[in-house]
Amino acid sequence: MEKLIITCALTGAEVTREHNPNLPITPDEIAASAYECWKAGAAIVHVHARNADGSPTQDKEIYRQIIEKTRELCDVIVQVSTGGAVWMTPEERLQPVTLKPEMATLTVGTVNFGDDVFMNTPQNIELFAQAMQEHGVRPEFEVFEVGMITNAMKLVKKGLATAPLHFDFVMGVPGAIAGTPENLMHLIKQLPEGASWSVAGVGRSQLPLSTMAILLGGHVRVGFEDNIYYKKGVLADSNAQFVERVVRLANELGREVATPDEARKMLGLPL
Ligand code: KMH
Ligand code: ZN
Repeated sequence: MEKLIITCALTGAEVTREHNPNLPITPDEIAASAYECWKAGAAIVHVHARNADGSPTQDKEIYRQIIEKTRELCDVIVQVSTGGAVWMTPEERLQPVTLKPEMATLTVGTVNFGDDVFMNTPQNIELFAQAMQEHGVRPEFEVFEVGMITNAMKLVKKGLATAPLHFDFVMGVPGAIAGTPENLMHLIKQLPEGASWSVAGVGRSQLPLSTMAILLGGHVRVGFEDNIYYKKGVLADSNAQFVERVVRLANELGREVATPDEARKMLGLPL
């Protein structure tokens, strides 16, 4: 089996310090958290920027600081968000792609997101894919519902995305696909030959779905963006704490963990 790529989604756009006081917010805090996760075994960090007051932003300069500060500390792959927050315009959301990060997320469809709608029209999905191609940024397709896999394959048919394809199943968002074992098996079955996948289980689905991914040859995303609790009723101390647990599980289950450079090779990123 391929080595396990662990991604840590450090901050997200929705979680606040009121939800968990250990959430990293400033570029220094986000870079420090990225470094701790890398030390613990993460190959990728998925990054959202925040303003000083904690509100989400796609400001290019804040992303630039996060990327530079992280680069000074370690060689973890920095994957920027183009999802941002639900109220942001597509142009706003695309800003960090112009910094030419190694990777960016690309959500391939519209979905209910709690009480909101996370809007990704067919036209904007193509616009985002085009921008990523122009800037040499590798997309990770974010899949919140099963039909989104078909939308990603439309990009491939149009020449807007190329293999190796990498998908992240975001499961358990209220309003989207539930984080159940049956749903994960169904998603995996829809993937094209040769594609890799990871799973980001939201809330209590994180631990069981991570374990399934380790066993099934997928990859794992953990972190405060998806889950603020280490276990029922106990807030997590840090992002690294989640990564450490996945590494322990992988060791127990006999799956080796990939370094950032090993992940780069698997994902088709230049070394
Ligand atoms: N904050 C969500 C609305 C991504 O980063 O690409 C979208 C999101 C996905 O977090
Ligand atoms: Zn995100």
